[in-house]
Amino acid sequence: MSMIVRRLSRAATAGLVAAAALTAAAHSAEAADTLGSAAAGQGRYFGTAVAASHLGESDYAATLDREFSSVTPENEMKWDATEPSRGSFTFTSADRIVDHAQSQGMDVRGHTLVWHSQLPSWVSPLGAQDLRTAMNAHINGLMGHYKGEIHSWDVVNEAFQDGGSGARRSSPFQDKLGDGFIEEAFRTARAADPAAKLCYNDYNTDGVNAKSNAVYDMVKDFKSRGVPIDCVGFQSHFNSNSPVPSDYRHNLQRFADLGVDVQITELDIEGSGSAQAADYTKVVEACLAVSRCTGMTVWGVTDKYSWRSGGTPLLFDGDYNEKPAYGAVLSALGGSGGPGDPGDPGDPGDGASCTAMYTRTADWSSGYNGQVTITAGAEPISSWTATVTLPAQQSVSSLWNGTPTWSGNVMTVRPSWNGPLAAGASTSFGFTAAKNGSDAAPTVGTCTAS
Ligand code: G2I
Repeated sequence: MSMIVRRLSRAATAGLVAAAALTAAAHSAEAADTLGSAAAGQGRYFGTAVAASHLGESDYAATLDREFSSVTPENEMKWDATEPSRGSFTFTSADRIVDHAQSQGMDVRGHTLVWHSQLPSWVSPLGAQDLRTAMNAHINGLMGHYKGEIHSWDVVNEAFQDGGSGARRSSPFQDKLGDGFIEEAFRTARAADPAAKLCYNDYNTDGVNAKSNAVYDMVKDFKSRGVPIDCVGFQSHFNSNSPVPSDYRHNLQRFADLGVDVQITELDIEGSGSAQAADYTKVVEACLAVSRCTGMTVWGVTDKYSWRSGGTPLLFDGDYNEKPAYGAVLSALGGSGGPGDPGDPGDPGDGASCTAMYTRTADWSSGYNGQVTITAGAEPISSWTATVTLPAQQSVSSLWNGTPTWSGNVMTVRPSWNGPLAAGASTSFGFTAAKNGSDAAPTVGTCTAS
């Protein structure tokens, strides 16, 4: 089944999903003082890693749905989970997360396509040519399934060695395909989903050091040769042995200056109380100081399910209480305690508005491409919804940079990755329609924002 068919058919059966999305939009318009809405006020997303197995826990889901605007499947999109035997893909757990996120109007980060860890056992024994084929098929399988639904993909993860050498890490890909495997993965990824931002993601690259220098040199080389790369992910797993570096902001900025976005992708900081809160503040302030730092993701909702649970590194404790670090992050984002106090007329969400404008961008005898540009009003918005009514004969075969649900010939479109907009900023979604005998233009209804 093609991706488009999957999206549209899922949307067609998703009355419940649409209802949930409306509830979520209404909810977030009232509650501006959450991590996601405060970050949206800064034109950023605020995400978390999510495990499909916890979505049935009501406190987990309630905290997730209330606070976050983006999710990263913690393990469910990894190679061992999605292609356990060659050529047979399983998306059940990852789909649960993506469906949940979309029903709540959240964006999704894809993690991760090519990584030395969590590889199924069939990959390592392959010879070079076979491994290259398998790597590209894996990228195409994942990105094809989620085409148009993922705002950023970690295309290659952790390909550099730790320590002082700046060398590549030994892995089946590195050892058999050589340095060129990373570039090949990015080229394959660009072709598979041209709308997704393509990231290189790593840890211990948060400050300036031999490892981050090596990644920097690679990104610089990619940009100079036109290898498609859009973003660099800084995992940002911190503790007393690996504290928030004093040159964190400077390091993010130097990557941004190469012409890529930067994202904080797996943030957690072991500790507690005000010391942990202060460290979180440093990280958020660093991201906000770099205009190309487009968002932050913490590596889990609650301390009790963290990969480092003993270090209590997250924003909510095991009972889903907000920790001091939570208040510090919210305040640094301009939420409660800062300019975004409840009732402040300047709060993001309070006066949220948007406009939608339609243009036909391509035309041929049997069809056309339409584009709808969404522009935020005088306040930043965290999400938007636009309706497009098609002439009865026409049908839409594909849609990009948006997530449609259908009612008859009325298409309601919500963001796929492009929900948050700064005041006055624009994004657009596009679609291909078959005319089926009618060349009339569709009608775009009101745009609503939260
Ligand atoms: O190690 C922390 C992160 C470092 N960067 C890449 C991330 O993908 C990585 O995430 C962690 C997950 O948080 C863990 O949940 O990756 C680990 C594996 O490398 C994940 O742990 C694994 C356990 O090792 C497995 O035993 C378990 O079956 O989680 C699996 C699923 O629960």
